[in-house]
Amino acid sequence: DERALHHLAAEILDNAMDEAVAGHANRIDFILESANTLTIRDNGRGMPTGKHPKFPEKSAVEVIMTTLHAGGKFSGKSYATSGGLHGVGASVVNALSSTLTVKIAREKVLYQQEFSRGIPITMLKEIGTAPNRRGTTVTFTPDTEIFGENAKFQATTLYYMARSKAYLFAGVEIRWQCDPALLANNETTPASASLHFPGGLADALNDVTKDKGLVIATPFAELVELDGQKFEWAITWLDAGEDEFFSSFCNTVPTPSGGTHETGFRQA
Ligand code: 0RA
Repeated sequence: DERALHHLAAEILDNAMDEAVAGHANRIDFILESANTLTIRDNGRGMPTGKHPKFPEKSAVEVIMTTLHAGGKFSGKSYATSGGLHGVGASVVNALSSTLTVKIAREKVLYQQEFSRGIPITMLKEIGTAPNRRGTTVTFTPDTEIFGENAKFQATTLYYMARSKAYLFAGVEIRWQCDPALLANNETTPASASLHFPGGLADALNDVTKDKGLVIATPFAELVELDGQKFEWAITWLDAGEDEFFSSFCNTVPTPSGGTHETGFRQA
């Protein structure tokens, strides 16, 4: 259904966000094209292109894109994704896409590999030079055999997804672009936008409370760093009679069932 379809976008965006939250990327392009095709580009380190230690005949990119839990180690560094699916995301999206292309700019070389329904249809190839950029670009079209002919990416849903990610990590700028033909009669969603909220969670809380009566004008907000871990919170008080609400996230991924981060915060 369309919820599952949009989850594909969330998985690929989460991989790019992981690279940003880890401090290696600060810009993500999120582009909805015609023909239900989505491109997500980050300016991070680029997926590793060398041979994979466990599968010496394959590149690490191919292993990440075709193997569940490719979570293992890449040249001693772990591919630790913090999103909900622990690194299965990219390979599941690939399996459920009629076409998926990954382009990697790394060490001044531009690489590309193409897949169809999760199966490589080319090797990882050097297709040019990348003298002054680096990062990973994933372009994919969900498989209509899986999702049906009628399930389409909704520009508004994707735009709000991009916005909420940008709010949840002040260190990233997400550039949204959408084919204007997909926006007929759409008054809420722009064809392009730069989403960057330097105020982080305080900006997010101001946005969700902008139409509510508040007791204090500015939220309390803090970014705490301890032992290399970061914890960020923002809190405000609504006028009497307004319903309270609470949301928690781990590395920008919503955690509706809570967890020790939420329990600890409430106790504090
Ligand atoms: C594994 C290792 C390294 C980077 C990545 C994965 C990586 C994955 C994705 C997915 C989307 N964007 C990404 N950017 C990076 C680190 C490789 C190194 O040591 O340079």
